[in-house]
Amino acid sequence: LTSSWSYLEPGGTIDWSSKNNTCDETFQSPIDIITSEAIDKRFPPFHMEHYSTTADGARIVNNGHTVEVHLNQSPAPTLSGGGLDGIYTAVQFHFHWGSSDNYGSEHFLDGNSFPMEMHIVHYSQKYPNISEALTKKNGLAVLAIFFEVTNCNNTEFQCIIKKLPSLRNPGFPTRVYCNLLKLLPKNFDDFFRYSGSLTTPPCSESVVWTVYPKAVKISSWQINQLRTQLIRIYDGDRTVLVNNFRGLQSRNNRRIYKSII
Ligand code: SG7
Ligand code: ZN
Repeated sequence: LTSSWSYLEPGGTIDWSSKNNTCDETFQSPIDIITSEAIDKRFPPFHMEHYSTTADGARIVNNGHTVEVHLNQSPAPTLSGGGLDGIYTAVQFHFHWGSSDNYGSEHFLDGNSFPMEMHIVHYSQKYPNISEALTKKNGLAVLAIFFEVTNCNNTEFQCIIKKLPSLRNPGFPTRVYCNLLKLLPKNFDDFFRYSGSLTTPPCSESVVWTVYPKAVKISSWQINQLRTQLIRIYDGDRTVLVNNFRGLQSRNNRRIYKSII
């Protein structure tokens, strides 16, 4: 499995802009969300459909950058409300994590990072597919969920952990059964909202970001499974897949909204 970019490039994720011009632009993600600077705005509640159905067509894969679950099931899970324009189809979800509990998330909250962040990627039904949607403003909607580490296993997260032994090498997708709704924080109508980009090349500025302030708990055993069981290959070297997060980007006068019901 080859890729044109890596978290291991000598200049780190900053080097991405030398090959992808968009990664240098002004509405990039992730950012540090400063609660006191966010504008209060009451968005309508989210509406999620088919998020909890057992994902019959779903496949999990180590893509060399993250562990990713593709939701090929029908009916497809969809997202609407929450201030989004129209209906968005969920395509996949994936994770970003660190090598210790002190870092790993992409977004920050008031200067603090979390050990892990999950992204659920959706594209607008206005467009025929995700590749076209990612070239359009608001073409994508990503839900970002922070994780924090405790002593208790998160039973909903076991669907991912159970599959890790078969995901050691990049490639080789396998079936997976997760309940997406139960992986979300309990109150998913409290969130931050801003316009940004994909956090990996091509860094397209097409994403409506929803960031939940309330972290979901997983155990330190579970996050350590993620930190030790997956391999990535860069420049011929095989290393464990950790620290797959992009550095913070400038806010550049963008408005950050806070929707607290
Ligand atoms: C991960 O993050 C992958 C990518 C994803 C990218 O590396 O999950 O997904 C695929 C299919 O390669 O890119 C277009 C897309 O979803 C960036 O997504 S993110 O901004 O949510 N981190
Ligand atoms: Zn992501």
